[in-house]
Amino acid sequence: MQTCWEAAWLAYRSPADANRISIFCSAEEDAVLARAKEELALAAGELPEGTRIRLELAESLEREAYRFHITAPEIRIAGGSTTGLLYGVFGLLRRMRMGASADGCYEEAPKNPLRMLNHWDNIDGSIERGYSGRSFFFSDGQVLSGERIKTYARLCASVGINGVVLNNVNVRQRATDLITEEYLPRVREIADVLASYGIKTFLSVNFAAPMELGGLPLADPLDERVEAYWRRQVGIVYREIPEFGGFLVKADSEGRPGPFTYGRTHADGANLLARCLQPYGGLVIWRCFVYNCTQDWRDTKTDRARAGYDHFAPLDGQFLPNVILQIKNGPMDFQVREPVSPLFGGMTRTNQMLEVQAAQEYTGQQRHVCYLIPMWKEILSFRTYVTKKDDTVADIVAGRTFGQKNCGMCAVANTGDDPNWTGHDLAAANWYGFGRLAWDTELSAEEIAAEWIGQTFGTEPQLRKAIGGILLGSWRAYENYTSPLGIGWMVNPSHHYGPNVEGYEYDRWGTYHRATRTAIGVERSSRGTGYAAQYREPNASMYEHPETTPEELLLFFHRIPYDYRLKDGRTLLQYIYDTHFEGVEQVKRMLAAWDSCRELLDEKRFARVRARLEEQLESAVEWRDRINTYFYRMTEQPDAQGRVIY
Ligand code: GCV
Repeated sequence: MQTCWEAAWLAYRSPADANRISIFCSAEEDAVLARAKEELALAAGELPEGTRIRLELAESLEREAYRFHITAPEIRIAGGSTTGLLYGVFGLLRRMRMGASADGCYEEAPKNPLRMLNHWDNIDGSIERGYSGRSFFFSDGQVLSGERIKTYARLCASVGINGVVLNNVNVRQRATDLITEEYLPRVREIADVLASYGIKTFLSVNFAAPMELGGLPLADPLDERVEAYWRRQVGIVYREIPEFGGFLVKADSEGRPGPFTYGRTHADGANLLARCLQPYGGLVIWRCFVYNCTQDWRDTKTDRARAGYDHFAPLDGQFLPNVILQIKNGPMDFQVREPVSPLFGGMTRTNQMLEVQAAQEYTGQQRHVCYLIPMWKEILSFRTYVTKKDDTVADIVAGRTFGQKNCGMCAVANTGDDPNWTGHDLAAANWYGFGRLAWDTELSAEEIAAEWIGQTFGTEPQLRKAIGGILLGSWRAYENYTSPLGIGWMVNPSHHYGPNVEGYEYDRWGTYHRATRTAIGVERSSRGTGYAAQYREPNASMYEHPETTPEELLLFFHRIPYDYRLKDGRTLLQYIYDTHFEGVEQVKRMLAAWDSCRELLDEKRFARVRARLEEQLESAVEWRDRINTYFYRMTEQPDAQGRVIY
C-alpha cells in the first residue's frame, strides 16, 4: 500500500471502487488506452457514483489533444489518439478533484511539442545534483525495474510529460554501454512502461563511444568509420526499442569529448548522429552549454556569458531538421537570477529547446523552498524581437515563431528514490509545475500552485492560502537572502550549497564578481565584454546602460559603485543590506504560514516540511550575515537603519 505522499499529487482520497462507474470505449485497445482505463478505475472514488464514461477517438483533434464533455451522469472523452485520451482522463480527474464538476465542454492541446525531463542519473545509482536520494533507474551498474518506475510514469503523464532522458549528460563509467546489447533489453523494459504512458525514452550518449566501445582510434564526426559505427549502433538500439526517442549529447563541455578535438564544429558532430537516427525518426538533442572551464581568473577579457552565443549563433542554419539545440535558460548556469540566453532570438533556422533546472542546484537544493514556476514564466514571456510578433521564448520553443515541430521544453529532474520523490515535499510543485507549464505556457504560477496544492494536500481554502503564499513568495525570498541583483555564484564550490562570497572568485570557472571596496560586477556593455550586444534591439540598448537595465539584473550587466542610487533612491549598498534582512523575515513568515496548517496536514508530512523550513531559516541567517558582513567590511559603511552587521 502506498502512503499518500508516495503517489504524490495522484494520491486519490477515496478508495478505488471501479463498480461506482461504467466505462464504454469505442477505440481499439492498446497499452496506452489500458492505462487510461486503469487510471479511471483507480480514481473511481473521486467521481460521482453512477458516472458513465465514454472514450472515443476523434480525427478532428491533434494527436495529443483531448476534449471532454460533461452532461452528468455522462462524460464523453475524445482524444486525437489513445495518448490524447490518457491526457483527457488525467485532465478530467484534475478538474473533478479541484472541485469543478460542472457540466460543460473542455478542450486542450499541448503548446509545446516536446515536454521532457532530463535525469542526471548515473549508472552506479548516484544522481549528479540529486537531492532526493538515489536513482530509481539504475543501481550498481544495473538497470532497475519495478513499481516506482510505473508510478513515476503515471505522475509524468498526468502533467503531460512526453519524453524522458534516463541517464546523466555526463556519460561516465559504464553508462556509455547503455546503447549496447548488454543493457538494451533492460532499458527496453523501462521504455515499455514509459511508452504505455505516452512517454518516449531517450539516452544521453558519449561522443567518444566509437573509441570507448567501437575500438576505433578516433571519434571524428567526418570519418567514415565513425559514421559506420554510429549507424550500426543506432540500428541495434532501434531493433531493441522501436519507439526510441533519440540521443541527448553534452559535447566539448566541461571536459566531455566532442568534435573540437578534430577541428570540427558542433554542427558536424550533431549532424553525424542526426543522419544515423533519421531513418528511424530519432532526434539528436545537442546541448549548448559550451564554455571555457579552465579560465584564469586574472583574464578579464574572456566572458563566460558570451560563450554559448559565440559558439552556436554562427552555426544557425547548418543543423539537420532532426537536430534540436538544447539551451539553458540563461547564459551562465541556472543561477537564481540571470538574463535569458541570447541564443533565443539569436537563431532563426535552428530547432530550439529551453532547458530549465527543477533540481535546485543553486536554489537551495530542495532543503529550501524555491518554487521556480514564476522564474520560468518570466523566461518564457521574454520578448526577443526576432520577429514583429510571436517572438517570445515561449513562442520560439513552441514552434510558433518559425513553424518548427522539433522543439519544446525540458527540465533537469528533481526526483529520486526518497519516499516523497523530491526530498522536500514542496519541491514536488516544481516537477508538477514544469509539466503543466510545458503543456500550457499560458497557465499562471498561481493557478499551477493552486492545482498542485489541491491535489496534494486538499482543497481547503486555508491550505491554498498558506501553502500558496509560501510557494509564490519563495523564489524572491531566496533571491533576497542570497547573491544580489544577478551577480550569482556566491556559493560553496563543488557542492554549491550555502554562502561563500569568494568561493568562485579565484577559480577556473569564469564566474567572478570582482568586488573591490568601491564597486562590484563585470561590465558587459560595449564598455566591457560586449555581451549586451548579443541581444536584438531594443534589448541590446536596454542592457547597455545601467539606468535602463532592469534593476534585478543590474549587477549581471554592469560594474556598479556601492553608492549608486537605485530607482527608489536607495544606494546599491543599502539595497543589499535591506534585501538580506528582508529575506530572513520572509522565511520566518513561511514558517508561521506552515504552522498555521498543522491541523489540516498529516503529522509526518507536517514535521518533514517543518524541519526543512527550520534549516532554511538557519541557512538564510547564515547567508544574510555573510553577505552583509562582506560588504560592510569592504565599504565600512553602516546600515542606514542601524541593524547589526558583524
Ligand atoms: C551535468 C553544471 C552542474 C553540473 C552539470 C552541468 C551541465 O555545471 O554543476 O553538475 O553536469 O551544469 O549542465 O552539464
